[in-house]
Amino acid sequence: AQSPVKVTVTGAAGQIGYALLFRIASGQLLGADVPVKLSLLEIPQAVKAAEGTAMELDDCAFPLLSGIEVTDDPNVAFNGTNVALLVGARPRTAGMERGDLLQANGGIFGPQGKAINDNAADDVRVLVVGNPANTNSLIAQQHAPDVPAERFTAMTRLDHNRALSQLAAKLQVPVTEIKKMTIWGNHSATQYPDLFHTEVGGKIAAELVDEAWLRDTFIPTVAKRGAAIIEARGASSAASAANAAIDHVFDWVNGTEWTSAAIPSDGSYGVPEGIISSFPVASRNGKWEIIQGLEINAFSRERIDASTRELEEERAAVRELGLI
Ligand code: NAX
Repeated sequence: AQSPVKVTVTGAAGQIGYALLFRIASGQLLGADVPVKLSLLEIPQAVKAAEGTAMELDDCAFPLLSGIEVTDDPNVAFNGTNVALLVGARPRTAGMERGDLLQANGGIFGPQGKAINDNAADDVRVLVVGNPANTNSLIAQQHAPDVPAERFTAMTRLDHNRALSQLAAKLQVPVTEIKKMTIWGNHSATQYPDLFHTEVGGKIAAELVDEAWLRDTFIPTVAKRGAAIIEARGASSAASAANAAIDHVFDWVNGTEWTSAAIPSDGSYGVPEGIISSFPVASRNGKWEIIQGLEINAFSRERIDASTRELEEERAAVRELGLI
């Protein structure tokens, strides 16, 4: 039998953690034949709550769950870890400037990156969910010089799934009929969901909708969906975010022909090298590859550039603050 894969979840006592852990333990993250060991990392004040979640995980008697540890020490949590899901982050609170937000998150993702560098398994894969996810991932990566840079990713799969669902509703087709959806750029309001390569029943999606809908409804609805969920639910997206994290890691490990993920840029499509930006990607042999050769029209160019410029500014700001 296969030896268990260690999966570390930070912010394990939070709402995404609660939606995520049971699905990992049930086999949905890696596959129905892969045993898992869970490590739950929390801040000291939340360790007790995480222990409560661990008790509930025990009570499910999941056949694939071979062990659970709860800790507030990143060196313990990331020791031997194969998959690190960095969910816990410092949220923006009223009156907080971008610099304050980046500084606070640098204090989390710098040390976690170092702990991954010093303790994780050689095949470690990292997905950052906690916002600002792209730049938090960059901070962690820069503190882990011994880990291949491409193992650090950030989540835009929720944006991708939101785009699929919005388009499916508009065209009255099942989501399974939509291929080649793409989110470019930052997981923020500047993200660009691109329908110029998306195919629906063999036709290009951008040609099946009018430009006003694409520009004035589709793009802002996808980009602002997180705020709409908060408005409706009184709390931010949790189960859908957990679902997207599951999708991201499952596809990374098991392969896919086309999805969206924020990965370190190699300069493709004029995206500045090194920033962790969302691209159309395939996964082959356990590695993300940017899908090449797409034609980028002026409408897309402007929007990709605006979002990647924001990521460059975030990188400049964390450099300025000495966080990378
Ligand atoms: P919660 O506030 O419910 O939970 C966060 C948890 O992280 C808390 O239990 C807190 O104690 C813990 N934490 C804080 N600092 C930590 C540290 N240094 N080490 C370990 N744990 C730590 O937030 P939740 O709703 O679960 O959201 C988590 C993060 O996901 C937020 O940053 C949120 O903005 C982000 N999101 C990202 C999304 C994406 O698509 N990339 C979508 C959903 C979500 O908004």
